Amino acid sequence: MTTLSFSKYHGLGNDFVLVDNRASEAPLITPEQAVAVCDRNFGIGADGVIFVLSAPKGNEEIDYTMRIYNSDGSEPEMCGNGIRCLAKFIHNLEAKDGAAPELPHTYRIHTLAGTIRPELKADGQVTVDMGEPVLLASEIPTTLAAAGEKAIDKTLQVGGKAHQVSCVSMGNPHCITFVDDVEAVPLAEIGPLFEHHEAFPSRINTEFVEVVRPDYLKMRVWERGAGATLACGTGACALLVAAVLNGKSDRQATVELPGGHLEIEWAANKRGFMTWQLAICIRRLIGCYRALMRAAIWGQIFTCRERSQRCVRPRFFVSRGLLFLSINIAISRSTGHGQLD
Ligand code: ZDP
Repeated sequence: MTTLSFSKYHGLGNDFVLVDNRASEAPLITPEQAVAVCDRNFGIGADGVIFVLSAPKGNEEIDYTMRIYNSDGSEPEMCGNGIRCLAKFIHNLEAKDGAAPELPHTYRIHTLAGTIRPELKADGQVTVDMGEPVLLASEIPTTLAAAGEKAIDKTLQVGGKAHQVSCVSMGNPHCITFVDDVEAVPLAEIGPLFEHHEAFPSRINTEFVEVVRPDYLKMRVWERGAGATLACGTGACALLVAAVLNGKSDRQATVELPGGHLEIEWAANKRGFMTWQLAICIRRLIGCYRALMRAAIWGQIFTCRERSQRCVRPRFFVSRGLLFLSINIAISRSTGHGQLD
């Protein structure tokens, strides 16, 4: 039996179990155990498990390594909301050790999609420079266009229907399709058909997007390896890129997700249009809100004692209710420890 100490964070309801894995080189739990941990009835309940590992030895350019397992045990390359949560988690861990840097501070995090630099700002914002979107079909990967071409506005047959789709990688693969009414999309029905479609050899995250205005987009997401989630940071960035390339939106827009709103900008680098950078800027908790959240959550920490591991799930309805009242709130947390079979 393994005892796992964890914290639970979420960004707009996209929730993760965070594990302090700095003392060892491999994740403390297996993908199979991560599936059990993510179970919303018999486990802690989460969209994924994120591990903070030390930087590779001798690499001075990196502060930490992030690994993540989706709730089905698969390992994605990148995770936009997850890395925001991770930055806060690291800062809290360092504060416990009395070694937290002053804000603003930028962490250099090694991921399977390269080095990502989340910045914790003094005013509380968490900004992530998401790097350049990848558009070449072979690199996404998708077979919807020839290897060296972009897969923008391509026709994909799903569930007996033709969908116009565009594909973008933000380190992890996304397929974006524009719809007239996002609420009418039968997500649980067609999401898995996109995810496992033969046009996507590494499977795919799928965003259904309604363009309300050029500066306001509404999306629902079916995530690879996690299903319907309340928010997806990489997905929100990918859909803005797709919307701009399809002439449907401004370069800066508000993206409404089921868990709240994100302000996304696809900005041109000062040197010109050669290098594109994407930033997600998230507003953060005001102090009084945080106090409320803590009070709501601290009473609900659970432990799993029995071998049969029937865990009592924290009652997140309370916190969710509060979150919906404050839709720009990005991250909150609870902590605890439990035993795994
Ligand atoms: O690429 C994938 O398999 C995703 N399920 C990873 C998680 C993405 C995430 N929701 C995000 O915000 O980017 C964490």
